Amino acid sequence: MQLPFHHLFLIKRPKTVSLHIITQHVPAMEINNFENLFEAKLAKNEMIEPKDWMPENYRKHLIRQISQHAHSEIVGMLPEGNWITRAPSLRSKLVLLAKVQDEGGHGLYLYTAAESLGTSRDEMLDALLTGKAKYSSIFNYPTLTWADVGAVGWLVDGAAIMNQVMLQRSSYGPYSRAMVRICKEESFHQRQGYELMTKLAFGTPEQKAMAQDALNRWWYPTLMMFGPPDRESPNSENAIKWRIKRETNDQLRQRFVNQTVKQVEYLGLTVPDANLKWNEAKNGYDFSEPDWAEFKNVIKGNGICNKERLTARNKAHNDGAWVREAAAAYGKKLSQPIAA
Ligand code: FAQ
Repeated sequence: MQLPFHHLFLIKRPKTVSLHIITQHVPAMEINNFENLFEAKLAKNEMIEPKDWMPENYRKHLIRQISQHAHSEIVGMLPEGNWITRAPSLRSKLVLLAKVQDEGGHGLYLYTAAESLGTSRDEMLDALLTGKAKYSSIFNYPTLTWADVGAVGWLVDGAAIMNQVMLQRSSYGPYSRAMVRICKEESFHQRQGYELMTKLAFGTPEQKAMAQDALNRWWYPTLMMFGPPDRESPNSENAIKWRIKRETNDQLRQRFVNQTVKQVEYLGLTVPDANLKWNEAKNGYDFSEPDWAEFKNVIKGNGICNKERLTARNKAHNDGAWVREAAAAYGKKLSQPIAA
C-alpha cells in the first residue's frame, strides 16, 4: 500500500537489522574480502553506505560520534531557546525561532543517520536522558544576556561549521549527506549571530560592553568544542584512518582562531587572550590553550548547566509521551486493512 507522505513520519520504524549481525556467521576468508573492498572504497574516496560491509569498530565509532552530535543539536536548542520570549523585536524573535527549530531538525537528521547503523532512537535517547551519553561541552554554559545569543550564533555556530565542513566529506554516506544540509543552515545561524554582535558592537557604549562581556565568556568554551588537543585525543587516529574526520582537533581549532580574530577586530572588540600573536612562520596565530581541566570537568557532568540541561530534556521527553503514543496508535490504525 502506498501511504501519503506525511503518514510515513507517524509510523514507528522497524528496528534496523545491521549487517554486522549477518557477518558474524561469515567465514574469515570472506570477511577478508569484505575488508579489502571496504579499504578500497575508502582509498578511492567512495562513500560507505548502510548496506555495505563495515568493520565493527568503524560502525561503533560512527554511532558514538553521530549520536553525540545529534544530542548536541537537541541540547543545543536550550541555551538560545531561553531567549525566545525575551527577544527585543519581532524580527529578532522570528529569526531566533527559526534558528532554534533548525537545530531540532539537525538532531533528527543525525539520529536517522545513526539509526542506519543499527542502533535505535530509543537506545540513543535513553543514553542521553540518563546522562550516559556525551554531548558538546559548550551547551553547559549559561546564556546570561541578549549578547550571548549573538555570541552563540557567531562563535558556536562558527566553530560548528568549521568542524562540519570537513564532515561533509566524511566516509559514511548518510552522515556526509546530512552534513551538507546542516552546513547550509549553520551558515545562516552564524550570520544572524554576527549581525547581532555588529549591532551591539557599533551601538551604545553599554551595548558594546555587553558584546565584549559575551565574547570574554564564550571564547575559551568555544575553543573547547573542537575536542581535546591532538596529543590527548584517543579517537582521532581511527577517525582519520577511516576518513570519518578529515582534519584533527588542533588543525580545526587553529583555523577557527585565524578566521575569527579578523572578525573580532572588525567589531572593535578584544580577544580575551594576552598571548594572542600572529606567527609569520606558521602563517597563523599563537594563542593560549583553554583550561583542559575545566573541559574534563564539564564533560564529566559537572559544568554550570549540565544538570539543568538534562532536567529540561527529561521534562520535554516526558511531556511529549502523549504525542508518541498518539502517533503510534494512528500508525497502527493506518496499517490495518480498510474494511470493505
Ligand atoms: N564536548 O578523541 P576525541 C553545534 C569527547 S554541534 C563533549 O578527540 P573525537 C551546532 C569525545 O566524545 C556541536 N565531549 O573525540 C549548534 C571523546 O569521548 P568518548 C557538536 C567532547 O570524537 C550550534 C573524548 O572527549 N559537534 O554546535 C568534546 O575524535 C548552536 C575524546 O575526544 C559535533 O558533534 C566536546 N567539545 O572528536 C547547535 C561534531 N570534544 O566519545 C545549537 C561531530 C571531545 O570517547 C546551537 N563530532 N569530546 O567517550 C566531532 O567532530 C568529534 O566527535 C569531536 C571530538 C571533534 C567533537
